[in-house]
Amino acid sequence: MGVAQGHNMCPDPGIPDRGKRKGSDFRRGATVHFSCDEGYELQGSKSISCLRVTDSYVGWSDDRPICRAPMCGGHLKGPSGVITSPNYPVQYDNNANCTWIITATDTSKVIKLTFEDFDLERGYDTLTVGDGELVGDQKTIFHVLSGTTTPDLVVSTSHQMWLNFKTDDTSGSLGFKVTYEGKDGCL
Ligand SMILES: [Ca+2]
Repeated sequence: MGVAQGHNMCPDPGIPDRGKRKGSDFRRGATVHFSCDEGYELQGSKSISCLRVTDSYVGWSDDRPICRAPMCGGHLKGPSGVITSPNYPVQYDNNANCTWIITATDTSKVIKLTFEDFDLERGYDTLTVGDGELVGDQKTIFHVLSGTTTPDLVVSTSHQMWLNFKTDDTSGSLGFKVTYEGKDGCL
């Protein structure tokens, strides 16, 4: 239960970091809705209502939710989206090993990757980017990235691309945020 405040008005529930709130009526009976920015997952209640708690107080039906970067790795489908290191924009964990495979909506498309934010412990934590879906296959590797240096963009030759994020057992950093987009291949 949120903190009660008075007879018919709940306290301002605020706005989650990296998210939005719809609704600014905090009176008894009102409901507000939360959503997260693209690439973040909502944890908690999507909607909360200002309810009567006792005869003299009202309170929110739940706490404000939080928006967090999705867990490590996954299979992603086009047409576009965002991939971030776990916990982003909070420091990533040690001993992480996350794999993402991106698949364009149709096989005639290629995947374009754009780096928006990138900061890994130089030399020890890496993001490897490769073509296709054979994760870790040496022949398909485009880049092994570390530190703060990134290519402007990476374009696959097929409708799939893989990313593997590995960290060692000490020292984290901010991590990364990349966006992907399915594009028409060579015409
Ligand atoms: Ca490290």
